[in-house]
Amino acid sequence: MEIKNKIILAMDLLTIDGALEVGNSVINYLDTIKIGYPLALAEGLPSIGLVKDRFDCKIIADFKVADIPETNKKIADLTFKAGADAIIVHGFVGPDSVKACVDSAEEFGTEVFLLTEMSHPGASRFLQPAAEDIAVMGMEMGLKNYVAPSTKPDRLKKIREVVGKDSFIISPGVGVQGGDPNQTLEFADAIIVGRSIYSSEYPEEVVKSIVDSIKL
Ligand code: O7E
Repeated sequence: MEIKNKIILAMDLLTIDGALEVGNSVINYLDTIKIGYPLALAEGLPSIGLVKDRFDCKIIADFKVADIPETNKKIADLTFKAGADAIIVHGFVGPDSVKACVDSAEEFGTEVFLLTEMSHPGASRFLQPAAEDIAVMGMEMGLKNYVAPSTKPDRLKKIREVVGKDSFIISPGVGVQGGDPNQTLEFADAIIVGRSIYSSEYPEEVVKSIVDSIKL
């Protein structure tokens, strides 16, 4: 996936009006927006198509899909029907569950991102010990897109080593969670930034300063 300025906005607002306002002020600097449960549960699945149409941008649906294959397929089908360009899928559920989302993506001509390890401290207990194996599974399945944490550069580096230079890694946790844009981009292809942008009084300035600081 081509991502302008290597920044994905995590649009975790609770109203579509708020999302559109933030989008309006930053859309000159980015072309990829992540919509997850906060906005989709607050305003419904159509918020995906609404944001996509308003800004003519790519939407990554962050539903961290983690169910049995049959249910995963239904979730992915509905998400892509709503207009998402990609969906984020948990890897710990195993290859059959992930494959159900890949099958859906192939039908819709869209993409799957495999979540390997997460950025918050608690992820070290269960997910971290499995993360490299999840990445190996992704490679065995021929997946190209991965998610790995910016808050743990050593772990991000490790995941990059497993998936190789030709895979595409997006990395959340930059800003409020402590991740640094340039350090993250040593190993990731794009950063995901939420609160630092949308909670700011001046979202445009924040995005601009991140873009200026990134050695593109
Ligand atoms: O901390 P923020 O506000 O910059 O937002 C980070 C976003 O990335 C937010 O939507 C959160 O749900 C998501 N995220 C993480 O913070 N950590 C993870 O490990 C994974 C994600 C995520 O987006 O998963 C799929 C990419």
